[in-house]
Amino acid sequence: MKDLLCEDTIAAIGTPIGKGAIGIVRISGKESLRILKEMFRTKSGKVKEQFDERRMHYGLIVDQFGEPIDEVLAVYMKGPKSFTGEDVVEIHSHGGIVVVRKILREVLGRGARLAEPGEFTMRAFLNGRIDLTQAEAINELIEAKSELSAKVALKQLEGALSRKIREIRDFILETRAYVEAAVDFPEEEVEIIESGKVKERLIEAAEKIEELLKTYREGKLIREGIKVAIVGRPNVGKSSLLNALLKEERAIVTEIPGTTRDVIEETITFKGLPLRLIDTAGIREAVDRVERIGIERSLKKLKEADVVLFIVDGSEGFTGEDRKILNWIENRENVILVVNKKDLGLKFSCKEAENSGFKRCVEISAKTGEGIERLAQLITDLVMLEPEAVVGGDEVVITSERHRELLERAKRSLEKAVKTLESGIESPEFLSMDIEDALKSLGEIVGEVTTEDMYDIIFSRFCIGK
Ligand SMILES: Nc1nc2c(ncn2[C@@H]2O[C@H](COP(=O)(O)OP(=O)(O)OP(=O)(O)O)[C@@H](O)[C@H]2O)c(=O)[nH]1
Ligand SMILES: [Mg+2]
Repeated sequence: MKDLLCEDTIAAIGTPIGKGAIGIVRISGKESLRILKEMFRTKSGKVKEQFDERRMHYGLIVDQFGEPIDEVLAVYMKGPKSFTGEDVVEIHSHGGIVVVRKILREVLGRGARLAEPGEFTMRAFLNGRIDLTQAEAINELIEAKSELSAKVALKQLEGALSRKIREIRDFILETRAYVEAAVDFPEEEVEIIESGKVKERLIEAAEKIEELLKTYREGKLIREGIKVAIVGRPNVGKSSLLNALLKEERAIVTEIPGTTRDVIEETITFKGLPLRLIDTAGIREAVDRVERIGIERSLKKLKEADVVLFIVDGSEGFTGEDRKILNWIENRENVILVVNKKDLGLKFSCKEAENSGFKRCVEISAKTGEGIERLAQLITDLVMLEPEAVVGGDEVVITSERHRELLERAKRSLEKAVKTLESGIESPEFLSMDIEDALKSLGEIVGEVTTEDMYDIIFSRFCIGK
C-alpha cells in the first residue's frame, strides 16, 4: 500500500534509462527545496540561497564531498502550483546512466525516498490537482501505440470524460432531490412519484450512460488495434497481402501451397488507427502434423478477429475449397471478401460475389498493389470507425475496462430503480438506495468515491518516475 498521507519527500528519474541529451531527476515533497539547495552550487562554486519559482537555474550539482557531478539546469515549482500539488524540484542534467543515477543517489542520501511507480501522479490526484480519469489518462498517453489512442488519452487528460460523468451525476442528483422530497413530505409523496417525472428522468440517465458505453467498443479498438485475420486456402496470396499492406517482405511467399505454417502478426497504422494484421496458414485437409497444427491456429484466429479478410484467387475462380472455408466462418458480418491476383485476369469478380450475397468485396493484386488502399479503408469502415470523427468531434470515448464496469453498474442500479417504481413502491427509501448506488459507481470513476485497493490497482501500472 502506498503512502496516502504524502508525508515524505519522494524522488525518481523521470526520463528513460539510457543515453540521451538530458536526464531528469524529479523530487516532490516538503524537503525538495532544502535538498536542492544542499546539492546545488553556482558556477563560481557558491551555495545558492534564493531559487525563483518556475525558472531554470544554471549551476553545478555536487556530491556529499563537494565534488561536482554535472552541470545542470534546476527548476523549483512551489506547491500547490505544481504537477503533484507539492513543492517540486527538477534537476536536468546530461543524459547517461551514470550521471543521472549519481544525482538520484545524492538526492536519496539527503532524505528523499525512491518513488514507487505512479506515485507522482497519485499525489497529484490526492492533492486534487487531477481526478482519477485524468490520472489514468496520463498512463494511457504514455502507453499509447498510435496517434489516435494518444489523442483520445489527451482528451481524457483534459477532463472531457470527467465533465461528461459529472454532467450525468448532477442530473441524477437532481432526480434524487425529487425522491428525497417525497421522503421528507410523505403527504406529497404520491404526487411526486406518480407524476412520472422521476421515472422519466431515471430512464434518461440510464440512456446517457448507455451512450457512453457504446463508445467502449470503439475505444478498445483504438487502444488495442483492430484484429484483422487473413484467411483462405493455400496459395491464394495471404502472405503476399500481408507483405503488401506492410510494404515489406515480412512473410515467406512461394508458389508452394502450405508455405505459411505458423501465425504471423504485424501492426500497421492506417489513418492513425492500429491494424493488427494476422497472416495464417492456408486452410485445407492437411497432409502432415505441423501443417494441421497451423491450420487449427488459423481457425482460432478466425474466431477471435474483429475483421476477417477471406481471400480467394480470382484468377482461378471461387472453388469448392473456398466454399468449405466459407462454411467455417460463422459470423459473416465482419467478413471482407478479397479477390486477389487481379493482374492475371479474373474468373471470379466482386460483381458475382455481390450477386451471391457478399456484402463487402474488393478486387486486388497483392503483386502490383492495386486495391490495397481501398481494402484498408474497407476495414475501418467495417468497424464503423471514422478516425477523424472520433477525435475531431466532442465525443468522449471509453477506453478503460474499469470505467466500463462502473458505468454498467450505474446503469443497472438505475434500471433497478425504474423497476422499483414500476412495481408500485412501498417506500421511496428503496428507490433512494438504488439511486445512491448509481451515484456511487459514477463517483468511483472520477475518484470522488474511493475503495481500499483502488490506488494500488490503478497506480501500480505506471512506470516509476511518473
Ligand atoms: N500474379 C500474382 N501472383 C500472386 C499474387 N499474390 C500472390 N501471388 C503468388 O501466389 C503464390 C502464393 O502466394 P503466397 O502469398 O505465398 O500465398 P499464401 O496464401 O500465403 O499461401 P500459403 O502460405 O501456402 O497458405 C506466390 O507465388 C505469389 O507470388 C498476385 O496478386 N498476383
Ligand atoms: Mg502464406
